[in-house]
Amino acid sequence: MGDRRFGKGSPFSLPDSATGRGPAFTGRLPSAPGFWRSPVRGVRFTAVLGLILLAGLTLLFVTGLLSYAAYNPDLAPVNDKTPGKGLLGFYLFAWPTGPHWLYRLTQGLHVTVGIALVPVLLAKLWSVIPKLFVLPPVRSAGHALERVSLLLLVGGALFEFITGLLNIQLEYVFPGSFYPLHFYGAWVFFAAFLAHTGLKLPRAVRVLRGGRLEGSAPGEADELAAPDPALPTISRRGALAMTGGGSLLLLITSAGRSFDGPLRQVALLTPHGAAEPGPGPNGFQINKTAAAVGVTAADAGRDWRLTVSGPAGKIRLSREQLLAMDQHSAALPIACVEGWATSDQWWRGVRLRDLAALAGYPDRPPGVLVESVQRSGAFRKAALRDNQVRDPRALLALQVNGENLSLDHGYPARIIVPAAPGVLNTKWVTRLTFEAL
Ligand SMILES: Nc1nc2c(c(=O)[nH]1)N[C@H]1C(S)=C(S)[C@@H](COP(=O)(O)O)O[C@H]1N2
Ligand SMILES: [Mo]
Repeated sequence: MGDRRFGKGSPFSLPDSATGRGPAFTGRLPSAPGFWRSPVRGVRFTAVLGLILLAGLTLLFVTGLLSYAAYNPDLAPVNDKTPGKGLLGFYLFAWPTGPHWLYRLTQGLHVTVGIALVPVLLAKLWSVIPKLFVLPPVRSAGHALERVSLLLLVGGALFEFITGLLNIQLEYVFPGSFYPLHFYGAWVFFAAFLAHTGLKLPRAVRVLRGGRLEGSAPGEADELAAPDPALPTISRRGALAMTGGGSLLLLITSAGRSFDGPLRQVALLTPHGAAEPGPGPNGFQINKTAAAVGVTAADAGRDWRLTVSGPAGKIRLSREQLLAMDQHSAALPIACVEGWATSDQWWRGVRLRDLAALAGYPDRPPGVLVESVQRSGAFRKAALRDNQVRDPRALLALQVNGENLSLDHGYPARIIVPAAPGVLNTKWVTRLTFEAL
């Protein structure tokens, strides 16, 4: 931020002899107090950014925990991407089926706010960077403890942002291991964040109550202000506006991923150059195409059958037989953990609870294990809870928006469940096993 523009040798800087400060003060090493000269730094600037992060990162943590709960990980091992969670799963609950846009909202917020907070996080780290180089590195046991907690705080924040951003941009970068990394990282980060908040919040509030953003009140200790500031090139207000502008730009270019139509066109930061869905009733975002997971037209051809099992035995149904059952419609979105979602699509097919009745559960159906014709891959199986099976909008969909499903959207049949993450909406379904899970 131009803090060295008026550095040593510029016509604006005073010689060391004139300031009466020795070489240790104006040194060229970042550990010298005079090295950091931006007049923007100061406790007030840091306090504003800190309070924004307090709200924003808390939202990210809560929506992140909700996303884990939404997978129903304690229902069946196939749903659990973090099986070693132990006590950290204490808060899990049965994910509801309404409102039908629930996961679209929580995960859209998680990813969109996460992206938009990047400039704020960077500005906050920039504002306190001189402290990283303070000498001696450790003054006392208490100071050592504080520095370790800061390492977890800053390291944790960077780790969470980097893993999150990589996952939404390049979905295959963490084969199977993104979930545990991001999950445990979140707990480590948030523990350090709570400790940091407890230590710093009272001061931040006091400092901001104290009035003006610019300058520093006479007599007030401001350990973040440059002792030897360069001439300002931007005010603190200007630097905050610039940070906010960056956030706004990111917000505009990423929020569109939660919508269809023209808004998606503005979502320049839209995830992974996924297959273009094309026009028509099936023209909405595709996560993985049939080709990408090795599902062929033959797998979904005339020999395809659905096997429904339960106390009534094993029933095999062709697509024609499914179409001959009662057909129901539901307007539901696909909402992916990567933060993109479609608007509501009109799905049509057989209610899961009607299939449960066929399998021998005429009333109060249990959960169901859903399996795809897909031979390998993390998402070929998923378990649904009883509340999901019972919801009248939960379908084994055969059609979407008035047309047969396309192969890429799961032809001959796919699951669609209200409020659930996309990952539970299994495509190319071939087996439904109703059982108390
Ligand atoms: N068999 C199978 N079903 C699947 C997947 C998959 O990889 N294989 N991906 C899931 C994920 S992660 C999402 S977000 C949705 C996306 O559905 P769409 O491609 O029709 O938009 O499908 C789900 N169903
Ligand atoms: Mo997904």
